[in-house]
Amino acid sequence: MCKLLMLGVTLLTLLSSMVPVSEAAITVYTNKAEWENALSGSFVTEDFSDDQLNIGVSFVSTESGHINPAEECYQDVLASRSNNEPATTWSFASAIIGYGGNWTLGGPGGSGNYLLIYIDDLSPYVGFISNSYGGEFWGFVSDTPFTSVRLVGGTGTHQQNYRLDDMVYSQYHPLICEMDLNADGIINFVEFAYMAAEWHIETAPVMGDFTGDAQVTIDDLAILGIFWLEFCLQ
Ligand SMILES: [Ca+2]
Ligand SMILES: [Ca+2]
Ligand SMILES: [Ca+2]
Ligand SMILES: [Ca+2]
Repeated sequence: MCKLLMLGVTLLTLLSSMVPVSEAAITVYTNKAEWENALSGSFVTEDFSDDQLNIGVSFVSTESGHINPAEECYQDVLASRSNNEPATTWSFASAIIGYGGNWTLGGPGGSGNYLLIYIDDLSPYVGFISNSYGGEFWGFVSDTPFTSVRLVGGTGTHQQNYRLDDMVYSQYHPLICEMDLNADGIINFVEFAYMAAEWHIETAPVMGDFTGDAQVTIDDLAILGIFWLEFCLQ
């Protein structure tokens, strides 16, 4: 009991010392292989083959955006003259460092203008996707984690019809899924309980060893603190 209490106090201390960061260095990629390489191949795909989004992924469209199960893609019409500040916002329950997809602009209603891309919670402008896109990849990697991406129709007289397929994103730290010891998609007191049970015990295998040294120590607790209440999005 005393041991658990000590662990709990240490965890709270770790959690309260975490500070958010704001400056982001962003790199845009138009070649998917290069985007994958920049993320060491660690990413998840939503292919829109059904109307269920991957765990932890959601969107808000101010217009008529929706998943199109028949054509297995997402589509939206960001009308440039709408009063709604036309935008699609993709949100991720757990922070990501890379985002992209295969984009098709234009279609019914005109050739469209272009799409402006922003990281919502950091506010920087990332770049734009031109109306010449017909299924090609466009994505980016940020050195600072973020939780949402906002797409806005470019200025012009056309409405911006777009389709997105094979949306890809890379979780801030792939270790989150390895840490999810009971595979329920979240890092919480269950993982903490596993750690507490094996605290300083050196008989392998050890549950709660996140550093790979076959012991559960303060170093593992520090990692638990960093990813506390994070989601495994895979
Ligand atoms: Ca799906
Ligand atoms: Ca698809
Ligand atoms: Ca869990
Ligand atoms: Ca360890």
